[in-house]
Amino acid sequence: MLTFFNEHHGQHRGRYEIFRGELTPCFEKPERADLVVAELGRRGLGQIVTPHGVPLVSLERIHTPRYLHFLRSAWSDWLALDPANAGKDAFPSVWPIRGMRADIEPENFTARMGLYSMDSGTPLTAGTWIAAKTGADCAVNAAHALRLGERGTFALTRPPGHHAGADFFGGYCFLNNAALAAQHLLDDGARRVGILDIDYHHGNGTQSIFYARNDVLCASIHADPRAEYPFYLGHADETGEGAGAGYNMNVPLPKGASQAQWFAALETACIKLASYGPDALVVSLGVDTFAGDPLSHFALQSADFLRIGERIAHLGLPTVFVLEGGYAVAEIGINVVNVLEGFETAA
Ligand code: SP5
Ligand code: ZN
Repeated sequence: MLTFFNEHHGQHRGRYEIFRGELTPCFEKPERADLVVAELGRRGLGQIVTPHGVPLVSLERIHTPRYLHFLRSAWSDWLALDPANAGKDAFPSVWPIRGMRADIEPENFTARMGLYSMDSGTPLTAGTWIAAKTGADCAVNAAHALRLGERGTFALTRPPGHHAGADFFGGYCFLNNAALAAQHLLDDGARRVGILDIDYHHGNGTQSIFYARNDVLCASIHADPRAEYPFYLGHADETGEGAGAGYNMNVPLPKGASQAQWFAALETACIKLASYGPDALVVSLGVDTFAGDPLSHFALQSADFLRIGERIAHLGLPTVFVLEGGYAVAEIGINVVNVLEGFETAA
């Protein structure tokens, strides 16, 4: 499988995240992508290539210019507050909640951080922009490669993307790689694109980007947001709005759901996607559904990831896989590559 690898990903290296009032080591760390690369090499699963840089207008197909401008200059703005900030990650601490103004961009840096974010769990670092931008390059290149006849491609990126919306970051995500891939497929001539999000967490950013559209159908299997991040989106009654009514499907599962429950949900999502008749598929591939994941509470075993890849292959669609979460670092390579191998074997 042709893999696009973001070699600048390692420049996004959070020093810490905030958890229950303490600074704790980041779960989302560079080793994650490096171990997936190593496992791809070990199994000989195809070529790993560097993406071409895409123009910023490609990112503007999904993200607002105002947000992209903020993200690109955030680190230098942070340093401008105090040169000593070079030794610290930047975090938001104030947000425009209901009833406040989000239409006027404040001058204050922390206030802008809050305007463009959904949580305080996502460190912004010196290398965040370059890592996120080259990650987006991977996603767009992986989508484009389908036009050149590839059956399946893989955007091996970090930071992940599915929590990022048109104009906000959060959940370790800055640019929505899956949404950028889907949009690129449409811009390349696809009439309809399906997105299957199998990360443990609901892909709130992806859902919100496409919620009123019928040219992209989003189907997501995730832990019930009543109990798990991102908490405020991902319920079963969110089925789309306006022209997008009927084109969003959420299959929330209880925290602690069994393997059988998870695979039944996969079947439900695949049937919905197949009935939509898409020309191509984007998979938000999080492997934090693994039983050993330190953040999550599903029960999948490494061998299950082979079955996931096989089931996706049976949809018979040109498919772009985009890496999302997965924090059991020792097993992340095996679990991710199992999905890809299952797909390749069955495709
Ligand atoms: C892409 C992705 O998977 N993002 C996940 C973001 C989750 N953010 C919330 C982290 C909460 C930390 N909980 C620590 C529990 C340790 N037992
Ligand atoms: Zn996740």
